[in-house]
Amino acid sequence: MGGVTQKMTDTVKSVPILSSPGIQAVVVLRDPNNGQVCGQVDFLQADDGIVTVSGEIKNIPDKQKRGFHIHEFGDTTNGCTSAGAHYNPDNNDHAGPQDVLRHIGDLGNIVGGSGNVAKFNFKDSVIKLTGPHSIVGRSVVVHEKEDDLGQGGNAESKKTGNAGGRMACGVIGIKKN
Ligand SMILES: [Cu+2]
Ligand SMILES: [Zn+2]
Repeated sequence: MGGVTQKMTDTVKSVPILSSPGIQAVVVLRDPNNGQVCGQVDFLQADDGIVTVSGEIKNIPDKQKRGFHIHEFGDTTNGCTSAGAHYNPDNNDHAGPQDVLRHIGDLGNIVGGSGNVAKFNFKDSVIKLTGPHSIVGRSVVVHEKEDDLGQGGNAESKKTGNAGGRMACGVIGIKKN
């Protein structure tokens, strides 16, 4: 009996999907108006659908927050403006990443650190790299101000978080492994 149990356990452990590298996407951020904010963000979707977002963005002043979103279009033909609004296929109000009802694109803020570099690594269960609401082919935008996460007490807060202008952007693409 013990021997049979051991064999079954071994079989489960060897299921190859457990070692799957997941699906990866990447975006290079730059300012089309030749500003200083630039960087790279990586997205890794694990088998459970959770996406890890990690990156480094330069020229974000130490301890300052900057709005950080997925916008609906992967279009920079008119700078970051043509990236459109926050990606929001469900027509929700703007909110923060921890809110149940939010724009899919609402990833909150990045925070500057030492050397004026914002380094981050967090998980998000709303954005996806696959399926009908995939963010691949859309844009990441870094804003000039802090995102108030929908708590600003005015109409604009429920649309954009009052994050102001667009300092850098880039189109999310499939990453070369
Ligand atoms: Cu934005
Ligand atoms: Zn939003």
